[in-house]
Amino acid sequence: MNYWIGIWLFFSIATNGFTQKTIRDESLVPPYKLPELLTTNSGKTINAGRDWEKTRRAELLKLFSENVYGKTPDKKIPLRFVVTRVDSSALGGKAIRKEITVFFGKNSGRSMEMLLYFPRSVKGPVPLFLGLNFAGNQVVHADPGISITKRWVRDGKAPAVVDHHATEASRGSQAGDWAVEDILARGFGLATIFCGDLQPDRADSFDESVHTLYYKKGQTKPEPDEWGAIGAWAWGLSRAMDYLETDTNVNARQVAVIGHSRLGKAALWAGAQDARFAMVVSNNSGEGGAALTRRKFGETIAIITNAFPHWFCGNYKNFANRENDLPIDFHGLIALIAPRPVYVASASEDWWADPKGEYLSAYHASPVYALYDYQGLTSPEPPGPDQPIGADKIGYHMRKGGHTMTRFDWAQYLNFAEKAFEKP
Ligand code: GTR
Repeated sequence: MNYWIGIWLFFSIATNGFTQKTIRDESLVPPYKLPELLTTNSGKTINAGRDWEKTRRAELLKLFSENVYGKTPDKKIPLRFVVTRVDSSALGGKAIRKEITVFFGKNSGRSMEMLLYFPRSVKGPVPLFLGLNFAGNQVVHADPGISITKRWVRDGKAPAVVDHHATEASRGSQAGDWAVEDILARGFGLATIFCGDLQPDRADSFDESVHTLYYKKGQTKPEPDEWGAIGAWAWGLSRAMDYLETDTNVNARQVAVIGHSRLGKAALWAGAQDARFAMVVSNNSGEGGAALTRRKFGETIAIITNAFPHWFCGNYKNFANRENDLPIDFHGLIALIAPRPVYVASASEDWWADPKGEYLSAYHASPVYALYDYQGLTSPEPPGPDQPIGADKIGYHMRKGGHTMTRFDWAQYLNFAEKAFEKP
């Protein structure tokens, strides 16, 4: 063999990157063995909820922190909540709309804007969905009373987004993802925040993010085991929860955290870390979210850490093409939510996010729910399109169609939440 071809082949095989094609065909999924959820690092078997919470849960949280999302600082930052706008007859009289600024620390210059809707017809505290949005609060509804974000926006074309800044034309531009009227009609509230308030979705944005609140002297970016953008977004969801606990319109024991795609990854990580979230919904969250990474179907660790290095901690990219060396897989992320209700949703054409891998994470998390006598998912085969399953604590559906969040998705989340929260 020619010397240079030999060298090339060696490196190709060693890195497995040049030769590995993106997998889109189930028959090409390599065999894999998932790390055990119910065996502790020291080899003990967990068979009770109490032991799960005392030992294994903490171990898994640590493994996800150090290897995937990075450690979230736990020091409390003083918060200040300022109500900036209230309309008690918004959306043609159907809603109460509130806007709140949450200031982080004293004079840090960091803050986030929350938009809240409550159904006007319901008296008393309501259950609520909380989720980050991609491009400013004004995209969730055409309501002219929503303040337009002034911050940097990653995607979007003119006229809605000009030079990475949102305009009037962006109002309601992602309303299809939010089903605000349906949520209110079912007696739920909705709270949302632009993810860019916490960290702009760019690789060089750490200095413009909440990371700076925790920088050590001279620090300019996170250490390899410190939080990335998903960590910052999840942190923001917990700070939103801090606010929600003070709002008398909200039943803070019935707050579901939800997110689509990269923000679905953030919702899962927020729900895993913060048990105040009574329910967690992952919509098409894919690699680094609900999908089992060992399947290598669609997006992989190598692809995602190359395209979006800032989302994860630096350590995650060390597992590119070495998925089997990762001490956890993403069924562990779903299990960290147990025994609280969790809903995972896929879309039939969203192969990039690996619908089957998303299903299997929820399926393989089921033994942890069983510790609490809850039935999870019982079949290793996902259901067909548009057939929601899971009457107990784990819900799943694969909607017909592509990578987005729709009224159909919301209808399932509302059904599931109604049952989970035992709403009359
Ligand atoms: C894609 C990315 C996915 C997913 C998606 C999204 O480009 O590969 O992991 O997060 O973006 O957020 O819409």
